Amino acid sequence: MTSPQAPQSADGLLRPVLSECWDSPQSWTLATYRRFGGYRGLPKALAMPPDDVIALVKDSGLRGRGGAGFPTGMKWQFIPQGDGKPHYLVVNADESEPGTCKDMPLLYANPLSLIEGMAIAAYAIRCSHAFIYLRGETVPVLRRLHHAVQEAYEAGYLGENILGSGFDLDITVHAGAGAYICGEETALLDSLEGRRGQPRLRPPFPALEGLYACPTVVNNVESVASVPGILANGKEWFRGFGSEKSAGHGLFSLSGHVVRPGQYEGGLGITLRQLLEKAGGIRPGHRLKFWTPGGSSTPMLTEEHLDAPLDFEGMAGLGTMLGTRALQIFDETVCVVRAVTRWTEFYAHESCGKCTPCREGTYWLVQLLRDLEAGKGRMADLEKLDDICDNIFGKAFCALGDGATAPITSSLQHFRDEYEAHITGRGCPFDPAASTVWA
Ligand code: L3W
Repeated sequence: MTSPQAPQSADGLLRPVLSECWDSPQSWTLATYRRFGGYRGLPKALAMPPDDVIALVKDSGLRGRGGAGFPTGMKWQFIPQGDGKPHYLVVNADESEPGTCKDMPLLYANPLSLIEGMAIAAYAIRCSHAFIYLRGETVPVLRRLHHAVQEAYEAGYLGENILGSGFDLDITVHAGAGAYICGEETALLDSLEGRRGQPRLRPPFPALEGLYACPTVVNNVESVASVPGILANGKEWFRGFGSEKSAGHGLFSLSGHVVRPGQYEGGLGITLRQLLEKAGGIRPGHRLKFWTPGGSSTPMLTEEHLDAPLDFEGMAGLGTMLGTRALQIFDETVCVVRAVTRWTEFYAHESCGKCTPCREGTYWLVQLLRDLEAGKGRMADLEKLDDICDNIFGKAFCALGDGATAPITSSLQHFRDEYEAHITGRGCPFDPAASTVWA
């Protein structure tokens, strides 16, 4: 969690920090959190001027852990000061990108790292009321969060005059109703205000006009939970993990055809090969075919990218994104057309309908893909897929549209022959029973 040992483990980049206490009994309680070094950061922050806290987080190199990698300290710095308006901190805990499963385990096992981080962030941006927008289906996580907030109030870490500093903070936990679009920051704000969650036009960014049209920071769970460690141990400690432009530790979620799926924590810049070594490799007798670096919205990669550094630059250099470090692993038994069809059905279902390229485009993509998968496609359909993606990418109202095109364009790039085999062979050449993922 926040222990001050040297960051590098014996075997290199892997070392649990936020996940250090996960296997301890009652890991979610304040007593355990303190035992693992919790609540050493907040008193340090409260003894500093708020702008110095922002500068420290900026210098630490922490970048948003929700997908886009925007520098966290810079985002805090955008909040205008002396504007006479209330400022808000909103934590995006609406985790729902396909394959992404890091924020919910973090909140379930170690919710106080977020609560402490929120107090530090709120102090830095001069906010006295913060919100957690949680994916509503995760009722056990909701219960843990309520428990953690209550414990923090009782111990004087929330409420009025926190630790005698004169700083006040209330936290409201809000459970959303399960729409992927509400993970988009402006749709989330609309939903939190009681409206139907649909993205707003940006600019203005939430930093200037967010919740109730007031300056608002929207941060991902893991970003905020990483802050106490930076305050407690310093920016150099944090920079000791990760690579030069992608500092710090991160949770990597491995799922699919891997022997030991789960969350693995380490410095950004680790490779999939290193992670697979820890995770027992691909299931016996099989080999890696394709994988996503950060959920299905990030263009897929193949076996030849096993040694690419999993950091923001490394992934951008390959034309993809680090995203949420949701590493979905598929072996050679999986039909890529089938996988892409399933993902596209998800996007079509979750499209909010506000803009035409996404609403109509995802619908037509699904029709084409279903035909291709069933062996009823034609070669011209591959051009149509490309064309529709081209008409969505960069033209939709929010990132959902861009994300929906990622599996299609990247699979056409790497596995065009497999699409063609569905057309020439008039059916899927794969045995669905051979794969345990897409049954
Ligand atoms: C003030 C400016 N603020 C940017 C802020 C902006 C936002 C952050 C990043 O999409 C991606 C998406 C998913 N003044 C600003 C400014 N900001 N310029 O910085 O902004 P942006 O637009 O780069 O990203 P985004 O629209 O927030 C996020 C991808 O991440 N993704 C992750 C999905 C994850 C989940 C989940 O389950 N947790 O849904 C995966 O790849 O596709 O491209 O705060 O306001 N001038």
